[in-house]
Amino acid sequence: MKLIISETSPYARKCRALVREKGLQPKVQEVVSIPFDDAPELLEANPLGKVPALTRDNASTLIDSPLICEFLDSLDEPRWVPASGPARWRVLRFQSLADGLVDLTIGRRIELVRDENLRYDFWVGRQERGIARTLDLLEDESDKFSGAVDLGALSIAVALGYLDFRYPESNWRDGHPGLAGLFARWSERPSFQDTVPPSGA
Ligand SMILES: N[C@@H](CCC(=O)N[C@@H](CS)C(=O)NCC(=O)O)C(=O)O
Repeated sequence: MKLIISETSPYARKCRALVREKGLQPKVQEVVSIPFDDAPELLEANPLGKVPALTRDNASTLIDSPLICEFLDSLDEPRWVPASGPARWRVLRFQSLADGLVDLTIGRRIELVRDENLRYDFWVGRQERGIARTLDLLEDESDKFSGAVDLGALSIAVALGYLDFRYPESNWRDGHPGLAGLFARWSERPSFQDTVPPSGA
């Protein structure tokens, strides 16, 4: 299988960390493709032109990091997404909140890298308020995931790492000790260290 990634993509990082955590490296080859280069291999795998995408032998290509993670998780025990019951919805809910945090952070950055006369403060403000609200909610609920080793906790750690990378002035650690603790713990894991976005990118 080929996992098409960019080294700066937090959605790809989630999948890449899961591959490492589950010891799936022998089965999954990482292929770097910068989405904005529109490389044929990426566009063939994903008409949306986005990373990550997972090509499989004799099976359809999977896109969208939650779907890719579910598939990777199904390949081996222990499961990082519980198969059923309230725990499953808790983990998937935290993944959705974390991915949404990433969506807002990317939306904000897209707005800020435009030429100054094309930027809309309205959108930057809206995204920043969404980020702040989501951080507060996750902090309030941090007892539900802080000791967990599952896809929900991993997704939150990846989203926080992306804030450090693209929105450090958010100072997200301030007032969020539960999230800061979670991030510090995940930062010690080889899967996390091995997938840090390259500095300067
Ligand atoms: N929901 C998708 C989002 C994927 C996504 O937006 N990836 C970004 C990279 S971080 C991308 O490829 N952007 C290129 C584009 O929007 O054209 C997922 O979870 O995989």
